[in-house]
Amino acid sequence: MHDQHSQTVHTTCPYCGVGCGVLASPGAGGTVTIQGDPQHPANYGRLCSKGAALGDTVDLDGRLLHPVVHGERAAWDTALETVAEGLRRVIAEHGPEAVAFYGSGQMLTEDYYVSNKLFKGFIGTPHVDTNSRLCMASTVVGHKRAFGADTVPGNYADLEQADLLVLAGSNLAWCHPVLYQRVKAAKADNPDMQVVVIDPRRTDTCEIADLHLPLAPGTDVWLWNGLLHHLARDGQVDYAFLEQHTEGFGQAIETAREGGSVPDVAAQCDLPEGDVMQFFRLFTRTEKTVSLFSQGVNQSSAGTDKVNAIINCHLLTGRIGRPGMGPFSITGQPNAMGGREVGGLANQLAAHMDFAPGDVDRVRRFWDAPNLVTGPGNKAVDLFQAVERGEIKAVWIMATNPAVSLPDADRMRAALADCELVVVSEAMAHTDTADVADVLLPALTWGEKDGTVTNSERRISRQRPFLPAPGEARADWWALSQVAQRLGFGAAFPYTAPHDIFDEHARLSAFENDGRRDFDITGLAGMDRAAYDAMTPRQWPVRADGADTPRLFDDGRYFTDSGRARFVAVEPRVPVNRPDPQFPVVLNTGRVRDHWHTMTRTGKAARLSAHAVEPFLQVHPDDAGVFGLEEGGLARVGSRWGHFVGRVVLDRGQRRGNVFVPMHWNAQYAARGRADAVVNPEVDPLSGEPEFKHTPVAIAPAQAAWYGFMLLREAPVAHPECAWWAFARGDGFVRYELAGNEDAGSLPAVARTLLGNGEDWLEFEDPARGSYRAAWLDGRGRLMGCLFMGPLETLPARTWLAGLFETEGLDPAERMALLSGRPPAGTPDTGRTVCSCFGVGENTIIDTIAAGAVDPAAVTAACQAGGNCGSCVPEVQRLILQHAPAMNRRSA
Ligand SMILES: Nc1nc2c(c(=O)[nH]1)N[C@H]1C(S)=C(S)[C@@H](COP(=O)(O)OP(=O)(O)OC[C@H]3O[C@@H](n4cnc5c(=O)[nH]c(N)nc54)[C@H](O)[C@@H]3O)O[C@H]1N2
Ligand SMILES: Nc1nc2c(c(=O)[nH]1)N[C@H]1C(S)=C(S)[C@@H](COP(=O)(O)OP(=O)(O)OC[C@H]3O[C@@H](n4cnc5c(=O)[nH]c(N)nc54)[C@H](O)[C@@H]3O)O[C@H]1N2
Ligand code: SF4
Ligand SMILES: [Mo]
Repeated sequence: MHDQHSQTVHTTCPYCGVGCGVLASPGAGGTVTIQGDPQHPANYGRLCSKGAALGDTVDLDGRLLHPVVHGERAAWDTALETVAEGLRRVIAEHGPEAVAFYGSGQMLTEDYYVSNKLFKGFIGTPHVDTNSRLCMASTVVGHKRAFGADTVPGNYADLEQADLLVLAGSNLAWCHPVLYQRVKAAKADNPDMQVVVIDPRRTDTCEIADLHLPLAPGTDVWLWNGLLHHLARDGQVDYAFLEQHTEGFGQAIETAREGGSVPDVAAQCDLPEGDVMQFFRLFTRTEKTVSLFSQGVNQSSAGTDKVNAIINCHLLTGRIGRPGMGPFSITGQPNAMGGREVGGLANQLAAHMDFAPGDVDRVRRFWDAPNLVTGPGNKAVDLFQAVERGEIKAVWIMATNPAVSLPDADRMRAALADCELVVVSEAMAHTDTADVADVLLPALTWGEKDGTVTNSERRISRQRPFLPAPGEARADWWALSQVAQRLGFGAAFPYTAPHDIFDEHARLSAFENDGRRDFDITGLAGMDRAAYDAMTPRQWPVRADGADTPRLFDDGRYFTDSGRARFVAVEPRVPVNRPDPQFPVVLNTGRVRDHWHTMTRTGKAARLSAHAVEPFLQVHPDDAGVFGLEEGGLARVGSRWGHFVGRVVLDRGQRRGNVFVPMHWNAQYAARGRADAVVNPEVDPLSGEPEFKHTPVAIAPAQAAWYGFMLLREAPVAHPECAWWAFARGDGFVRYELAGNEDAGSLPAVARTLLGNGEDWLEFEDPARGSYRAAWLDGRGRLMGCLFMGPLETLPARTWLAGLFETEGLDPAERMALLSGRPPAGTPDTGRTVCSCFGVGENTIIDTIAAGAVDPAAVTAACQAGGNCGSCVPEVQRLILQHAPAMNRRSA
């Protein structure tokens, strides 16, 4: 949909599952202006830091712009023929089960539909899985067990209408920021609203928490079982609902009772009894309760049981299918839900049908697919282990970077490198996965691609192109259809545009449905290109009457055979891999505020790269003492599977015995910064979802002979060769954090290898302190680069030096100060960036607080921080708590 008289395009954010509407207006020279879409029901005009910075990520720097076959540029025709020929050969020699497809919740529904149809229906391999296995698979199984279908009952408005919002294993403030802002606003309007956060760490989400339960990792089932027991004993049971609409209560409550009462639960979860009691009381007395859950629940070897333990409590109280209440799975990726709709997971078929004989027969007839698989295939971790064993010999990977994001990632990357045929459809020329591909197919990405995505509340929105296809990049559905044709399946893949595919998908959802399957978009079938282009956000099911469905289960009918919702008896169990004397600490992994996954997009934006500039580990200060770690030093996190090196950040919000490492860094951005090299490959036995939040590790200082950093006006062709480095883009410069060891030579010698011999630089060595500094200017007096090396305490802050790249020439005072790394007297050092929208540094905010700004609104008024997307407000609040004179403090 294009606005009249302007170039503005209504589209959808490519990041998280909130699914915000975006207005994109392309301008001159490839620039794009981005705004929140005030009409979109997910965000009503709001955007978070990542959404707001989308315009900074659409340049073509680093893009894959033509096919590559065995490292050489190739024509599309050659590349497609290589893929088809390779698949034919593998199938002829080893059968179709030697072929696999691995997709992503960042594919559009149309791309996803075609991939699933081609591989499951025509090539005939069941080994079709997606990164959603790493993400929501436990919820899918949990929903099916409880509801008979993978149904999200409620919607975002429920979160605003709730009087109690329980956030279980969710860092909403950072991972679903716009929804968090909506909740925060609702809480401001409804002072009775209570928020409980269940998370081993104290995250920024706790800013709005009335109660934070920092439970021992992996103990959620004990807690929710304890709650079920408490609710039953306290008489908080909806008997009518229980009798008419549920089954299995007896067994579930019996199992829950075995966990004991509050003191036992508190002991198991390592929580204060009073806090557990407070949570149970709040839940007991609050009818309008929403329990929102995310990866602290899903990514666990007991993930599915955690999901059902939560749902059980809602079934017992009948708090489901009505406004302001219900269990709510928040999805991660923009199209995690769309992937589930088309059947992208190995244990689904299509359109919310699985492998029941009736479903198989129905899909076979609809697709006219002779080779349709009749049972489930390997789930992600199994799938890549089968690649390692040589059982799977050809794999096509699309819109995901498994060499970074799978657990036991070093081993999985090696398995891919050894695989006979690895096809990667990518937007970027270099990723850890693309670098081990045999064939690279250039894909359109956000801003160029055209189709639909479904957000966490079942809302289907259009992603519309507003930029031309760059180079030879083509849509993923097109590449899939081309290969289908070359394999002789052309008649089933006649698509000319996304609306053709969407129509087929809608018709399959309608096919012999008769209300038996929740996923039904009959009312969206039959759209021509114009209608599809004009489509506004729609909330499924959209049945034949054409109406949206904001809520399911309001009639008390479920998709199980009996029509009743099922309680599931869940036996609590500890993670399989437990800490031991050799690996005494639990590694928890997850996200930072401003980066998205493997950074292929957010890593391009200077303003998103300033909040967290390098791979790090967060530890409790007392643990740092135990393990000899120093704030700002480097540490090694090692497990039985691999190791990671990052910067030590002390954080009282961590549980003792836990360490947190972000999942984002990869070989393109750091040496040894891949969290998943360390993560154990244990999975939930039902969902196959990996245990990303719980790996026993050892932590120790990473001995470095010197630390350092280098700021360069232009990115070098290759990353530096030294023991440890991390790369980040800044405004007009790039930044390397560095560390090296003894045997690399003297500091000036190392500097020469880092800088090359071409430059004529100013340098200063202080052998007594073991430090070395260099800087060089161009003919116009502009700073071109600087390098600082030495012990940690000799290194200056980076902010002032970084700012010098914005000026067109240094003044004499700046030049004099250059090698000291400190601003000439009188120039403030603004500090680490906190507010990425306005580029406001920590020191500026602290000064503002010292000058009397004692609540976030006053800080915003004084220095803008927090005034746009609001993502940094929790951090501003924390700075207020730390720096405002105690008497003056006020909260948000
Ligand atoms: N900024 C940003 N936002 C994103 C993404 C991103 O990359 N960056 N990715 C998107 C995607 S795909 C996803 S899936 C979502 C994920 O969104 P979230 O699930 O909110 O994010 P995570 O940081 O993975 O993990 C959530 C929390 O689970 C906690 N946790 C760990 N172990 C346990 C446990 O045993 N029990 C409980 N109750 N909690 C535990 C962690 O401490 C962590 O704070 O974010 C989406 N949004
Ligand atoms: N340790 C740890 N590991 C985790 C997690 C965790 O919490 N901890 N979380 C897991 C979760 S929830 C998720 S969702 C995964 C995410 O992990 P991944 O899916 O591996 O990460 P992304 O960086 O999102 O990868 C998407 C890739 O697709 C490319 N791309 C972008 N647009 C397009 C397009 O239109 N077409 C094509 N063909 N390619 C495109 C991008 O350049 C990028 O390389 O990580 C999982 N791994
Ligand atoms: S909350 Fe942020 S990342 Fe998520 S969809 Fe909205 S703008 Fe995009
Ligand atoms: Mo995810």
